Amino acid sequence: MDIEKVNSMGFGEFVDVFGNVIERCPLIAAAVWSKRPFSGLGDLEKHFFAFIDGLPLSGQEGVLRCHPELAGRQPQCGRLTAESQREQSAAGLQNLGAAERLRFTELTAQYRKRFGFPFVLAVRLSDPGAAPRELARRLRCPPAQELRTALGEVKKICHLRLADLLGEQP
Ligand code: 2AL
Repeated sequence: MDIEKVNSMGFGEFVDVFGNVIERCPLIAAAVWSKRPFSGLGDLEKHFFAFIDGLPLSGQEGVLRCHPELAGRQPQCGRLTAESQREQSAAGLQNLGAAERLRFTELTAQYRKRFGFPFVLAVRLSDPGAAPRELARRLRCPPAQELRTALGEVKKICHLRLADLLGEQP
């Protein structure tokens, strides 16, 4: 899909197509539609990022809380969005052995308890096996720094999803 097609979209179509580029946050696509026309992928994503940056702390934490746990129970319950399912299976997280999964789940629970939101990582950009190491490292970071890191990962996921939709190289 090219940018002219994006610019020609009515509100409903735009939200249907871009509503999940920020996981389970269609409100952000609804707001970004007002900023059209867009000159290209970089311009489009700039508006998604600016919306997130402009949120109060509670809103930024809310965006993070809309993300599923990595390798969590949702895949087994069938509640992952299609995008998240694809990303997590490409990263091999759904194939963790029982002991690795247990350890990873323990660490994600510690992370959520410490920071109040789930661990978010753009898994398509990380090496296979890197997620557990990254989780252990970030668990020790100061909360304000970790919030910034996690929102940076949300933006990377958004960039990859937008590039997929526009048929561009990320
Ligand atoms: C995700 C997800 O759904 N896709 C991805 O790359 N990371 N979730 C997460 N908690 O990090």
